[in-house]
Amino acid sequence: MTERREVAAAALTQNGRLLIAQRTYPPELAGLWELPGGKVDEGETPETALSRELEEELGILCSVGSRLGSEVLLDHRYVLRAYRVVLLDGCPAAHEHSAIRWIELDELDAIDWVAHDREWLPDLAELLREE
Ligand code: DCM
Repeated sequence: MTERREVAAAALTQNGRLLIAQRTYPPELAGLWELPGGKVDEGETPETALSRELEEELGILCSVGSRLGSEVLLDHRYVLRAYRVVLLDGCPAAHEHSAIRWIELDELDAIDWVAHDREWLPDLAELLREE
C-alpha cells in the first residue's frame, strides 16, 4: 500500500480570532467553510507546502508551527493535518475562495464547516481560549 498524501490546513489565529475560508469546489463542498490549505507536493514538507498555499490562496506570508489536533483520513489517498500558523506579513484576501472571515470562539460551532474540519473544533476552541 502506498502512503497517503497529506493535505495541510492552517489554524491561523490573530488577536483571539481564527481565519476561515469558504470553498468554491467541488460542488458538494462549495459554500462550506474550512481551514485554508492544500496538498503537499512531492519534494515539499508540510510547512513549505502550507506556506506556499497560503501565499497563493490568500496572498499572505506565514510561519507554520506545530500540529494541531488529530489527523483526519479523507479517503484511501489523503490524510488531512492541521498546523498552528502565525501571520508574518500581508492582509488575507480570498484569491481562490469565495470569502474569508475572522471568527471568535463563540462563533466556532455555528459555522457551516466542511465535515472533516469539524473534528478539530475542540482543539480550535482551546487555541482561541489561549489567545
Ligand atoms: N480539505 C478538507 N479540509 C480542509 C482542506 C481540504 O476537508 N481544511 C479536503 C477537501 C478536498 C481535499 O482536502 O477533498 C483537497 O483539498 P483542496 O481541493 O483544497 O486541495
